[in-house]
This record gives sequence, structure tokens and C-alpha cells, in this order.
Amino acid sequence: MKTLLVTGATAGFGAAIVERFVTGGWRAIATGRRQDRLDALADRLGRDRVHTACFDIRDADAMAAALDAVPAPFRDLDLLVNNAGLALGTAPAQACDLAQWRQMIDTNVTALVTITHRLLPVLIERRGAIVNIGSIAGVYPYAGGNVYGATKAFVEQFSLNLRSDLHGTGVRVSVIEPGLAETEFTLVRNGGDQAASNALYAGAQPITAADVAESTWWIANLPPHLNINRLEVMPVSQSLAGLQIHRE
Ligand code: NDP
Ligand code: 8X3
Repeated sequence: MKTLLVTGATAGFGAAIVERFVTGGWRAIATGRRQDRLDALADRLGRDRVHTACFDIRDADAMAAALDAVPAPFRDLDLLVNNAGLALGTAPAQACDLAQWRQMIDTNVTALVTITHRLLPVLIERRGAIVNIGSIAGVYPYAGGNVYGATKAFVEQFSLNLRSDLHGTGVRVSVIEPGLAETEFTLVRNGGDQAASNALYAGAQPITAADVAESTWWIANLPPHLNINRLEVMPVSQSLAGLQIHRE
């Protein structure tokens, strides 16, 4: 039986990815800050198949302690899904709160590289795989994307650079870059404003968490000689629009 670790498994993509892989025959380590959500997932899918590890991914010591405590059957990791992340705010840079910028960098960048660094030895030993969750925000700039988009650009380039460094090891590295997807993402981004979240997704038929889980499953289960470098996915309702011009 194969094993994956999914960061940010208490909601959205992460919870759906754990469910997709466990129902597909894998065992999972599910992480996040909300123990009640992790417990609900593990109780539903089976404690023998889901190990929960509750920690703030920005806390490197807590992360290390939680990973050291992973029980034997879950230690042989075949896949790391770096999913935990967030956007905070949509204001222009000049009106942003520096603490929110730092939280995005600490979570989306620093924590992601820290857990990757920690788990690379076992992933190399097992010729495993890494799937990082980037975003179209890391590829296409938009007003209010500022630091969030920059963190996701980091995720893309880190993924591609990891591939270069892992050349010859058999370890596969992919970055999935979703567009508009309905999860708790917008609720978090807007400080808990459910109406704003509902308004963004209304009538748009956005990507679902299950869609991202299915893409992750597909990438992970391709024949071992194939590597998906980048997978950019948007809902049909979303497309690219042009540049802006300010006139005096
Ligand atoms: P959700 O808000 O639904 O889920 C985010 C997950 O990240 C939660 O499980 C949350 O767990 C976890 N997380 C956030 N901060 C921390 C932290 N400090 N420590 C541990 N876990 C943390 O959003 P999504 O499922 O949409 O987001 C998942 C990923 O997908 C993110 O990286 C996001 O940037 C990216 N993405 C989302 C898109 C979208 O439109 N929804 C599109 C493109 C990319 P908890 O709060 O319990 O700690
Ligand atoms: C989330 C997608 O376009 O809201 O990463 O930034 S977007």
C-alpha cells in the first residue's frame, strides 16, 4: 500500500485529495491546524488508513515533532502533496497589512520548503513524488494579487528547479496551478465574509476540490516514466483578460 502526506487536509483541496487517495487504496498522513476536522476525516475514512498530524505549518519545531511521531506504517512516504496555503486580502500593495504578507510568505513559501527539505531523503529512497499546489496567480498578475501571486510564482519555480536537482533520482515533481476554485479559500482571503465568497463563485461553475483531487490522482498514477511538470487548470467560465492602461 502506498502512502502520501497532504498538508492542509482540513478543508478544500487537501481534504478532497486525502479522500481520493484513501478510497483509491492509499494510506494518508493528513495535516492542518484544526484537529476536529482531521478527526472527522480520519473517522470517516478509517484510522488505519489516515494518520492525523495537527500543527501550524509555520512552526518548524512543531512540524518536526509531528513528523518524528508518525507511526511505522505511515513512514514509507511515496508522495508529498504541498497544499497548505492561503491568500489574505485583495487590497493594492500600498494598502496592504505587512503582517498578512508575512503570513502568506511564511505559509506558502517557507513552510513548503521546510517540509520538502525534511521529507526529500525518504522520497528519494522510495523514488517517490512531490505535487505542489501553485496557482494561476503565480503565472498571471492581477490587481490585488501582489504577495499571494508572488508566493505561487515561487512554488512554480521551486517545483521546476527541484526537478532539475532530482534528475536521475526517479523522483517526480509536479506543480498544479488551478484557477477559480470553490473552497474556503475566499472566505479566508476576505476575513470570513461568506457573502463575498458566495458572490465570487455565483453562476461561475468554478473548479471543485474533487476536480483538483482527481488531477492529483491522475498525476500520481501515471506510468513511472512520465512527469507532468506544470498542470494549469481553469473552469471554462474563466479566461484571460488584457492589460490595463491608466490615462491622465
Ligand atoms: P482552503 O482554505 O479550503 O484550505 C486551506 C488549507 O490550508 C486548510 O486545510 C488549512 O488548514 C491549511 N493551512 C493554512 N494555513 C495553515 C497553517 N499555518 N498551518 C497548517 N495548515 C494551514 O483553501 P484551498 O483548498 O482552496 O487551498 C489549498 C491550496 O490551493 C492553497 O495553497 C491555495 O493557495 C491553493 N489554490 C487555491 C485556489 C482556489 O481558488 N481555491 C486556486 C489555486 C490555488 P487549517 O486552517 O486547519 O490549518
Ligand atoms: C487562487 C486563484 O485567481 O483567486 O490561487 O488567485 S486566484
